[in-house]
Amino acid sequence: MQYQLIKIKTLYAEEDNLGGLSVIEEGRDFPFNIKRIYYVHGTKGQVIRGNHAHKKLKQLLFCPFGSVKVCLDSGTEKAEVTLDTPEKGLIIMPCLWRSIVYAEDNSVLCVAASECYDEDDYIRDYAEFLEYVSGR
Ligand code: T46
Repeated sequence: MQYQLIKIKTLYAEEDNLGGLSVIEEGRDFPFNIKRIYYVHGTKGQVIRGNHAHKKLKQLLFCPFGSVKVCLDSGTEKAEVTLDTPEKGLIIMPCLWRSIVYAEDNSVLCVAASECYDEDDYIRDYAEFLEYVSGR
């Protein structure tokens, strides 16, 4: 299945209370150029979003606050990845059905995407998704 969990480089300050700084660089940490950044925030715990696939879009997901569970489905295989620290990133390649469980109140999901928003790239019906991937 075409996804990859990556470790995001994070530097922690030596002094207490100064926290950490996490950094992701195009051309080094993931295999596409970024055309768009968006983030989902303010959700209640256990809310489920997503429930769609993309035909061409590649994305890097990370969760700087809270915890999200990303459920992936290729049509033949399933996988689950939990993003619960700012140090985890998830690269998702095209043609994977995804559902995202926002596990805690106010979890934030940030996404760096390879393309600008295009509703025609979405497959929002699961039966249509299965037909699409079986015909590839
Ligand atoms: C994904 C998961 C992780 C826009 O107008 N521009 C945008 O860039 C985006 C991402 C969405 N929208 C509109 C489309 C809908 O009317 O915002 C509304 C909510 O989008 P959606 O229901 O697709 O949101 P999620 O959280 O289900 O899915 C989003 C992304 O759409 C999707 O690509 O992989 O986050």
